[in-house]
Formats: sequence, structure tokens, C-alpha cells
Amino acid sequence: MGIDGVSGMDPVNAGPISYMFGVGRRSARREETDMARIEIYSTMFCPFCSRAKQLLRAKGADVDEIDVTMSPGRRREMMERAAGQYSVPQIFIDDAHVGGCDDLYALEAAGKLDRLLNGAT
Ligand SMILES: N[C@@H](CCC(=O)N[C@@H](CS)C(=O)NCC(=O)O)C(=O)O
Repeated sequence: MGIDGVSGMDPVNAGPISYMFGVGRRSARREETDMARIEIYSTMFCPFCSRAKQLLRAKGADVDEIDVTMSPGRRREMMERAAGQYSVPQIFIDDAHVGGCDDLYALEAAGKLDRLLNGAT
């Protein structure tokens, strides 16, 4: 039994296809550290995206980046998940919408980001 009740499926070793379709909720590294799953929708040459990734990586977070520059379908997906917001980045922690770069830094300034990243949602 894998995590999250995915029967017969080892989320860490489920292979690239399962990984692409998000069967495994946490990567091997997340499994070890119990860090939250971070997804960031970004585009190329986006200073706000770089700034957000910089903060997350400085905290040791394992970031799944979804580049929507050339992908209108993924941009639509982003907007659906982010209550219609179009700008990048849009950041999700364990599937919960955090918002953009400013929102991420506001969480940090309020002393709430570490707790979210450590999976205490
Ligand atoms: N306040 C936003 C600003 C984000 C922003 O302006 N991103 C630019 C790219 S660097 C963008 O998506 N511009 C297109 C738009 O706003 O429609 C944040 O902190 O994330």
C-alpha cells in the first residue's frame, strides 16, 4: 500500500508516467523530509517567478515547476486552480493555492511559511 491509500502503488518508484500524472504525491526526497509538495506555475524570463523559486529553494523545498510559456492548456489549468488568476507565478503548497510571489513573501514575513512547507497544513 502506497501513501494516500494508493493501493499496490509505490509512489516513489512508480515510474516516470505515474510521476507525470501525479500518482505519487511526494517524491523520494519529500518522503524522507516530509516536506510539502510545492508546485509553481511559471514562465520564462519572469522575475517574480525567479524570486519565488529563490525563497523556496533557500528553504530546501523541492519545487515542481510547470512552465506555461508555451502551453496554453497548462495556463488554463493554472487559472482554474488559482480562481482565475492569470499572472505568474501561481504557487500551490500541498494542493492549496498560496497565490503569487508577493503572497509567498507575505507568508514568510508573517512567520507562516516554514510551517506550511513542513507539511503542517
Ligand atoms: N504581484 C504578482 C506579480 C506577478 C506578475 O506581474 N507577473 C508577471 C510576469 S513576471 C505577469 O504574469 N504578467 C502578466 C499579467 O500580469 O497578466 C506576484 O507577486 O506574483
